[in-house]
Amino acid sequence: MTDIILATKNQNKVRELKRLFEPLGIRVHSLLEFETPEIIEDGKTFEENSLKKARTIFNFTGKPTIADDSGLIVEQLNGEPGVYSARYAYEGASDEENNKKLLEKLKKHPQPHFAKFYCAASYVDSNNSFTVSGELEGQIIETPRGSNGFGYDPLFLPEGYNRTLAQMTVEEKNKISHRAKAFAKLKEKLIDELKLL
Ligand code: ITT
Repeated sequence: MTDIILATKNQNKVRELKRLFEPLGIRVHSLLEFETPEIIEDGKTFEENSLKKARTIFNFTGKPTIADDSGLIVEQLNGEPGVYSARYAYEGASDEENNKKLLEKLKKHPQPHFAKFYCAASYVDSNNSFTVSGELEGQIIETPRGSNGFGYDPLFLPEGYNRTLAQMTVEEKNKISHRAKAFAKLKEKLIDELKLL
């Protein structure tokens, strides 16, 4: 295998996957490079959505494809925002609007607000199809801190740290993140079990 498509337009994800796969001599392409059909993320689980993205883009390009779907799961909110993380306030909402809605909802709950980031990552080619996952546990704080990262990072304090994900460098976040863990598992599976790399 020399080329992999990552089914996303999110630059953060592309950079992360390139760092893992390019040392193995594999070129990572993303949906920023070509026109593809729009994918509606209407699954009830992260797994369903990530597999749908990977399968759709594999069917379209014929090249081995990786996709992921990720989000925040808050215990006191029965798992919200979950698969709706990107559009929690409304379809097309900004990160700030989603963060504001999250804090509004948490107002009636006492601290600590335990939460985790979850990522499902899928791989599809003509013979194989599988999904793995990664998690990062922590809690939601009531005042945003830091300006790095994206999404809910300014409100998320990983367990064992006194800085939010938005106060960490990309390198620090990539050592502990849900997505980094899922991508690392996916890579191991391609190497050890499927002998594809
Ligand atoms: P693609 O679907 O194109 O891959 P996306 O940015 O929409 O890109 P997801 O559907 O996987 O990515 O992410 C859903 C939302 O979950 C995202 O918009 C954030 O609000 C939140 N999220 C996921 N990972 C996060 C992280 O590492 N830090 C902060 N928020 C995150």
